[in-house]
Amino acid sequence: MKTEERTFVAIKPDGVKRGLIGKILERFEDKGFKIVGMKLLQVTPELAAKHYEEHQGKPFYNRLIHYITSGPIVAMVVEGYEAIESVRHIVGATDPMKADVGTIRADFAQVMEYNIIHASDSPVSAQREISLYFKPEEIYDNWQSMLELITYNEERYDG
Ligand code: 3AN
Repeated sequence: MKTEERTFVAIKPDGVKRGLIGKILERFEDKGFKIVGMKLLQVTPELAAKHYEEHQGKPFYNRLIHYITSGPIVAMVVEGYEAIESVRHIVGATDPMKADVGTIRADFAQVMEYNIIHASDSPVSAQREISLYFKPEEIYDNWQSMLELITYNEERYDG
């Protein structure tokens, strides 16, 4: 059975600076995902260190922290069926050179150091990252997406 999940997505500073917020959001909306949390924010060095704690000590760590704090990001909580894996699929491989054509990273990015977008890679990271960036009261799921409304009406009126 397919399960509904929430995942954390961030349009990184290069995506914001290049004016790609709309184009990136469009991919998730087109897919039918429900955006239940969204904000523009400046990542502090402290928040960056928490977010990327698994990469501490790696050769690219300092560059990674510098990159993610180099301007505002758009942070989102995206909800949908098997959202964690499905969003990763739309985002594409970490290295844009290896990402499948049609994915966000293949279509908009050239190199791994500026790969434009982040998405949680497992249920554990999704939960950890959502709570790093969002307070529970900043998540709004008490509304029906068009898809949910249609399903609801069909079940209610068409049997
Ligand atoms: P993803 O973002 O696809 O989940 P992670 O979590 O392995 O990939 O890496 C986090 C970020 O660290 C990547 N988005 C990328 O910006 C950077 N990164 C990862 N591996 C490398 C690498 N070998 N060289 C340079 N940057 C890297």
